[in-house]
Amino acid sequence: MKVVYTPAHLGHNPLTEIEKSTAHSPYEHIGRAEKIREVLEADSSFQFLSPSEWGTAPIDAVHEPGLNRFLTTGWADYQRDISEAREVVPDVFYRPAFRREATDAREPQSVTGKLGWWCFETTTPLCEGTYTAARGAVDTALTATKVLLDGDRFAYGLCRPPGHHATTSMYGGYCFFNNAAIAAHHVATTTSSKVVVLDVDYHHGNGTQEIFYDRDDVMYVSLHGDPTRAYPYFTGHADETGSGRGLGSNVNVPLARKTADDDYVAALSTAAERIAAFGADMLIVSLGLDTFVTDPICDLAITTDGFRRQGEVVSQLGLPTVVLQEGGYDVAALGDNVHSWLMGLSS
Ligand code: OKP
Ligand code: ZN
Repeated sequence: MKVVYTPAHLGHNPLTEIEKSTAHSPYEHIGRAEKIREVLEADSSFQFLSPSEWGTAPIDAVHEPGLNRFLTTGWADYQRDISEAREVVPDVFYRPAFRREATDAREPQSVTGKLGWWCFETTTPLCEGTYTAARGAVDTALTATKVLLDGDRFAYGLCRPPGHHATTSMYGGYCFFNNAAIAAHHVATTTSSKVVVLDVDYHHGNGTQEIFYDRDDVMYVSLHGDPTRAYPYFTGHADETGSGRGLGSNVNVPLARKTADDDYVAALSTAAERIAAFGADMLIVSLGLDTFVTDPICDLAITTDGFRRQGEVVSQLGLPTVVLQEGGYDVAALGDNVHSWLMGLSS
């Protein structure tokens, strides 16, 4: 199986995460991707390649172009206008409840205002190399997807930073651009085929859901911690099923605390039936390993062998499948868990 990786991710290297009313070292850090690289590199059944450059057009096709524009210069603008902060987070957030639609809301002029306009929470700092890293993750997703369009059945994109929380017009949740959504949109529009994004990260992919909510060419299927207790809290309920033409092509499966392998595999098999019925030509997996039993920020109970079984269930769909990295924060086990999932898929 081909693996797409770029060291560009090393530029996104924040030292603090503001979460639960404290500042601590980030769960989402460079060691995650390096651990995965190290484990996959040790197995000769994986061939590494570097992403090619895709430019900003595939990003602007999914996100509001202002998001890329802001992220291009946001960190540097802050250095010039506000302070020489190594990493930059908002201190005010735009919420529609500010206004009663008297006029159209508009992007603020000041960088402080822009931060609160484009970002939705505090755990996603901008550093000097964040933008280059985020572009590298998009290029990684698109290059891995191209491997499938060129004929391989499987590919893995080692995306970092992850993507599934980034919506049309917001970044946050460790995510800047929605790598999987950009890849899915690219395939759906350039090959007029039907695509499914299957999201097995612990957290609901609110961004991917929002981007495709009213579309019938891309289905979104997610298994995740129930939003009644789990981040991102505002999305991921089972009754969010899509709108307009997209009605029925959004599938949320909220899971109870401590859900373990057998129950997870059963839920995934049911989700796979929905995917088969949709008639997809390609599958994009948002792969999170934060459902792992000892993940430090989540509460499911999947084992390393459970990840192999997940890959097996997905393999049985018989679809060309590109796997894109999302979360997973037990770094000591992260490489083995990714390896196990990909072995289940490909053997
Ligand atoms: C990104 B991915 C909860 C804080 C959550 C952000 C989590 C982002 C997860 N106490 N902080 O889906 O793994
Ligand atoms: Zn996650």
